[in-house]
Amino acid sequence: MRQLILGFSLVAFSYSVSAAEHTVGQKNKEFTESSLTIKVGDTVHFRNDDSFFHNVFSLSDAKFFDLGSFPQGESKSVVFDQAGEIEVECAIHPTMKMKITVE
Ligand SMILES: [Cu+2]
Repeated sequence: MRQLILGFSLVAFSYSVSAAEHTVGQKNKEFTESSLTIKVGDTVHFRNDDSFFHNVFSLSDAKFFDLGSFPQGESKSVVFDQAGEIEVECAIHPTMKMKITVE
């Protein structure tokens, strides 16, 4: 039992050390990255760099979310905890799309 707990805490430790942070802007009605490859456990910050509202959402199985609408200068974050391909969109501007690959 003690070995099990020790092993688990080691896994949790290496997981938190390897997790990275990424930032994707929303500028001129486009995501600043058209595609992004990250690792399981990484965080992506979506930041609105335009003077009007943007939204961020995904209907993908690997990560389903809706961050709502937010104004210039604000950012919202998502932790990607499952491997897969995620299509990220803006509900306000249907042409805004990007792809995140979680490995
Ligand atoms: Cu938008």
